[in-house]
Amino acid sequence: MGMGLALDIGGTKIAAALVADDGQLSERQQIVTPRGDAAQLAAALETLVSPFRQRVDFIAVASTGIINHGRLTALNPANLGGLADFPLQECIRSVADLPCVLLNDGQAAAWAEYQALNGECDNALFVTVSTGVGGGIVWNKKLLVGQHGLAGHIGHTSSDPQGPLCGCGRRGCAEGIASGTAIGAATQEWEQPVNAAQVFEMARAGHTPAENIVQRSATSIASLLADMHITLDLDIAILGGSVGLAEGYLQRVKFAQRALPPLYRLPVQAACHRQDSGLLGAAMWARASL
Ligand code: ADP
Ligand code: BMX
Ligand code: ZN
Repeated sequence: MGMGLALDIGGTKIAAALVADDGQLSERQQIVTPRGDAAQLAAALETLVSPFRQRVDFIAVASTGIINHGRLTALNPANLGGLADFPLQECIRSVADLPCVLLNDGQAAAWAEYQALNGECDNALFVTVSTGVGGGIVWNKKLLVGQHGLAGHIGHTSSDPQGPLCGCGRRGCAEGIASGTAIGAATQEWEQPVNAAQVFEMARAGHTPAENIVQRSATSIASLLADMHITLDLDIAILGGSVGLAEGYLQRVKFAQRALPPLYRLPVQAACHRQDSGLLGAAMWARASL
């Protein structure tokens, strides 16, 4: 298949890189995701893709949102600044007329991380704690995409029926409690509201309210892992996203798991490809399907 260009479109950042046949990444770059405006998103994608169009044989896209028939439909439009619908495949095709394969970002990352387990197990869950909370399920060695691209949208399982209203329209979704956005939002009442990275820094410095916010997120993820495990009898969970990979977070999830009955404590580890799981997974998926 030759060289691929992989994109990973998240609610906060868009990454792009060349991916060789052997999975080697090069020329990785990253920009901030334009929010709320389809024309700006299209322009950003054009800027990223056009320099590569003569140099690659295919384009592989991992993207936030429900990816169905080449369109991106936001389950939680707030994660994209209110943008609810975007013709992703058409947009990329208009920049580069190349084979283009699209997948949800959590699904793509799950695929790359599962491959990295080298056949150790058959059933794995990937969870990204990032702008939102996303996921991907590999079940009996197969990636679950779903008939409408919905499979793995575990951030919208219920964490607290009395919790905040989620941008998807449901109350108390895990995403509204655990995501980086939710962590930042939890400081809104503070004299000086801060973002998720700052909440983590404050928590590490021993600031109790910050610690409580981070722990609340991690506890919600531990509960999510338990629900998924008891539903699917999984072998392992893999944690990614800037919050999921933040220093101390995995330990907090494990700490919360200790409060659960042993049967619910699904083994969990950090994504071995770190921030590149989505890029790599999309490229692998595209190679296999083209
Ligand atoms: P995307 O959602 O675009 O894939 P990220 O995985 O980087 O992007 O997740 C973005 C979220 O992670 C934001 O809410 C941001 O505030 C938060 N974040 C970024 N860096 C850190 C960090 N070092 N520690 C904790 N949270 C972070
Ligand atoms: C949201 C949803 C998922 C996505 C997840 C993580 C939208 C726009 N996105 O639950 O499709 O997988 O966020 O996305 O509805 P990220 O932006 O945090 O990487
Ligand atoms: Zn929701």
